[in-house]
Amino acid sequence: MKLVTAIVNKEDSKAVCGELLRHKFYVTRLATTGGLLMAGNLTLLIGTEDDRVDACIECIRACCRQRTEIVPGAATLGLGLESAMPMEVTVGGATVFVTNVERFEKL
Ligand code: 2BA
Repeated sequence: MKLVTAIVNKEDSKAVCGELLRHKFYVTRLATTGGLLMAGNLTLLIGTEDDRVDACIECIRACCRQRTEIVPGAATLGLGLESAMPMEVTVGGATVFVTNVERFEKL
């Protein structure tokens, strides 16, 4: 068994969850915040059989697109970085981690 952890843009989250549910995946949604942009994103936890991991990733890929976002100046974030100028960063489609599940039980 594997745990797929996917960080997705809020705007894609409804479509991704719909697609995963349509393909009979179990999904848990966590409201999270990106460390750099400090913007809300969504982290999905999907526990699934090893042979369904690729199908799971395809569902996510199908619904997540890249976006360009502006990072406010470092001064605004209070990071003490050199540049105070806003920067453009490319965000997404999705950031996906796949980890082994040592033990899985529903009690
Ligand atoms: P944020 O931390 O808000 O990052 C937004 C975007 O800023 C990132 O998009 C990336 O383009 C850039 N960025 C952030 N930290 C960076 C760094 N240390 N070096 C270079 N560029 C950086 P994505 O890579 O698509 O990530 C979107 C969101 O996914 C991130 O939001 C964060 O919440 C999460 N994420 C991405 N990679 C991660 C990782 N290795 N570990 C944990 N969370 C991650």
